[in-house]
Amino acid sequence: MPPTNHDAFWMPFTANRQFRKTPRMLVAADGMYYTTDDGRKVLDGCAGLWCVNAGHNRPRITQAVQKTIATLDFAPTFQMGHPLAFEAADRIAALAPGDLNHVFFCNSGSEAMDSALKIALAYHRVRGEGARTRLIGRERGYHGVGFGGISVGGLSGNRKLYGSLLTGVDHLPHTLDIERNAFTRGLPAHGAELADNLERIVALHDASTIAAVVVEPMAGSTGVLPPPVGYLKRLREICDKYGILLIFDEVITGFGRLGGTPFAAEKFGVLPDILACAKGVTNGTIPMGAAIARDHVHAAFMTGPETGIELPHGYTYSGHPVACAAAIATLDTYAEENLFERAGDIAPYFEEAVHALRGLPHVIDIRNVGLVAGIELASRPGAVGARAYEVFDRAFHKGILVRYTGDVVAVSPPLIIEKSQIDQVFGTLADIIHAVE
Ligand code: PXG
Ligand code: PLP
Repeated sequence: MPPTNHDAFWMPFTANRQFRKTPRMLVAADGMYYTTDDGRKVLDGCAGLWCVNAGHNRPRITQAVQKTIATLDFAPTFQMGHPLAFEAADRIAALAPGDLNHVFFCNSGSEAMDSALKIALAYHRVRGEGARTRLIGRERGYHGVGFGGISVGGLSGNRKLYGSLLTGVDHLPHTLDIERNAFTRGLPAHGAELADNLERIVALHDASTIAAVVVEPMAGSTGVLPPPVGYLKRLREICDKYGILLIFDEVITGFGRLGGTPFAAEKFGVLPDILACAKGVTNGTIPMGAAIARDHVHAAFMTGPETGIELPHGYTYSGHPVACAAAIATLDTYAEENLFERAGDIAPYFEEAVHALRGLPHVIDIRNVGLVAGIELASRPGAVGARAYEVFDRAFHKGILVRYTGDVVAVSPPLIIEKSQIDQVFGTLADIIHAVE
């Protein structure tokens, strides 16, 4: 019997009581479209939750999952191994830039970030610099919902209910500057100098106490903030000067989202010491995340007696066989269809389409890079988020799924999107933005 009330599922990041009054239900997905419980097709304008980069129901991935679950439903990876985990790690390492060669598996972006932060702290400790315990995040950063992630994260709504969080954390300023950069296409020209705030943080705490700096190369969840030209390079230089590790959280930016390259690190020409990824690694099909470390980070642990466990960290499902099979099939699908290149090729059309919304009522900024766009609306007095929620809800009923955060409407479609579908997404959004109060 279908459920008649929706009480038991305590929904994540959802207005639960509002939702129950008018549920938005998805029952199937294929290619670029969801199907709703009342049989409507909804164009997926946000790749599920920024994760279904190859589109839905891709046969190679589905078959790999089906085959593996019937062959090796689970295998431990603590002091045991199975071939799919080694193969998946090899494939991910080969895709990652530079000497990001060592893949630590987990099950989500939140766990990838907790893993990355723990590896950074432990790295300094095993090298005899155990005083380096501070972690530096950034205002408006989103790094998932674990205690590590919300501590370095910079969204007060995600932090304020949860006590004192990790100690010894500081934050860089965010890079949004609508006054100087409004309606920039691609990376904003102004703001590289904001990276110099890291010098001030170093002067305050002393470099000898700082373990790592962590940023999203493009801040996604907070409302699409592409990095100012030169900003990430400057962060890298300052980290190098003081022996601080640089962590990129590529949970959204990974796997072609920014067009042309697999990761933002390559696109922006800046190599982090640790890179966190998730989401697109399995095309959203099976939960998986990873923290990928460079050779020098990994090598620091491979000392001491060979019988010692080098990193006391791991999840029951680290390197789960079904997730590994999904990851391998996903990377095959991306490669066979040249999807990262395709995203880069279609990005100019996408950019043109989103910037056509400039001049509509309420639109105060439009930001984009690759196949990501954020349309920032003026907030209603005393009701931040209400206008964007209305746009999101109306769009769903008109057959387009988008995301909203605060008063930013975010679009990040599967990389297989066609031009006509781009027109449909932004045409529908234009009509709605015209119509909302
Ligand atoms: N880091 C970044 C940069 C993310 O965007 C996470 C970590 C956490 O991943 P998990 O798998 O633990 O959720 C994320 C996740 C949205 C939205 O629409 C964004 C995320 C998740 C859900 C919704 O803004 N990002
Ligand atoms: N809680 C208990 C009681 C456990 O035994 C375990 C794992 O064995 C965990 C939490 C952690 O679970 P996971 O490894 O799935 O993160």
